[in-house]
Amino acid sequence: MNPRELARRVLELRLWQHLINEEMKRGRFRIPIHAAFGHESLAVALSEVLAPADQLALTHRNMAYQFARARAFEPVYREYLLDPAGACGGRLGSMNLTQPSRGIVYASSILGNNLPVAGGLAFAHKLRGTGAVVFALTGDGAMEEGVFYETLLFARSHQLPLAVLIENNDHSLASRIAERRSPVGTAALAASLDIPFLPLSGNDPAVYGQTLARARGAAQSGPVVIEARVRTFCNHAGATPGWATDPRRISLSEGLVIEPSWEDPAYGAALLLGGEASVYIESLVARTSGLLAMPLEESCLSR
Ligand SMILES: Cc1ncc(C[n+]2csc(CCOP(=O)(O)OP(=O)(O)O)c2C)c(N)n1
Ligand SMILES: [Mg+2]
Repeated sequence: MNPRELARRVLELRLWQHLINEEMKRGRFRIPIHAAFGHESLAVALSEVLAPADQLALTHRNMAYQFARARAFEPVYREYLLDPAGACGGRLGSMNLTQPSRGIVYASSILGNNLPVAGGLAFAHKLRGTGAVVFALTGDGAMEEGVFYETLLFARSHQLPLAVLIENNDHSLASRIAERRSPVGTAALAASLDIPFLPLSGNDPAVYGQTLARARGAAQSGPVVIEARVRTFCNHAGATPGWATDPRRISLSEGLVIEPSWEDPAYGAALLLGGEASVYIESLVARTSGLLAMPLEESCLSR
C-alpha cells in the first residue's frame, strides 16, 4: 500500500478514536473502553500485513485494531453502545470484542490471558498446515505475567506460527517500568529461547509494514517476538467511565494531532498528506456525524 493511503488510514483511526473519546467524556457508554491514541500506525501496518487466514488475539487496549480491521466506525461504535447492530450484536462491548470474519478471534481484559490462547490457535494452524500466522498483542505490563514466558517456550518448542507483538508504552496503569520492576531485555530474552526478535519505533506505517511482513514470514516456521515502542496519549485508559482521576485532556476540538512530534502517528500522517488531510477527514466526518450524540466542532477539521 502506498504511503499516502497508509497515512489516510492512520488519520481515519485517529478520528474514530477521537469520536469515541468525545462520546466517552459525555458518558455515552456503560462499559469501560480503552482508547489507544498513539497506537494507530501499528494497527494500520499490522492490519495490512495480515493474510486472510491469519488471526489476531488482542488485549484490553484494542480499539485501534478493531477500527483498523472493521474499516468502518459504526459497527464498533454501536458495539460499544451494546447495540444489537454492533460488530458482535452488542454482546461483547470493548475489552472482549472479536470480529472473527476480520481475523480478530480473541480479546481479553485479563493481562496475559490472550497469549496461551494465541499459542493454542497457532498450534491448531500448525497441525492443520494452514500456513496462517497468529498475532498476539501484549503490553509491557502484561508481559510480566508468567504465561508470557510459558507461551514463548511452548511456541518455540513446537515451532508454532505465532508472532507476539509487545506494545511497550512504559506504563502499566499509572506505573512506569523503572518504578515497578527491573528492566527486561526483550531481545536478549528472545535470543535465549532462540526466537527471532524485531524492534519497531518511529511510527512510520510503511516501515512498520515492512518489518511486520518480515515477522510474518519468519513466524511461518516458528515464533517471533516484536517489541514496539509506543507512546499512549491517554494515560492508562483514556476517558474511561469510573476512572475518577483520568484527566480527560484529549479533545477533538484541538485537532486530530495530539502532539506535534513523531511519537504521535497522526502528526507524521498529517504532514505527509498536507492539505489533503483535512479534505479527507471532512469526508469521513460527513459519513459519521449523524450517528453521534455530540455536535462536531468545525475547528477540528481545519487543524
Ligand atoms: C491478570 C491481571 N492483573 C491485573 C489487571 C489490572 N490491569 C488492567 S490494565 C493493567 C495495566 C496493563 O499494562 P500493559 O499490559 O502495559 O497495557 P497498557 O494498558 O499499558 O496498554 C492492569 C494491571 C488485569 N486486568 N489482569
Ligand atoms: Mg503498557
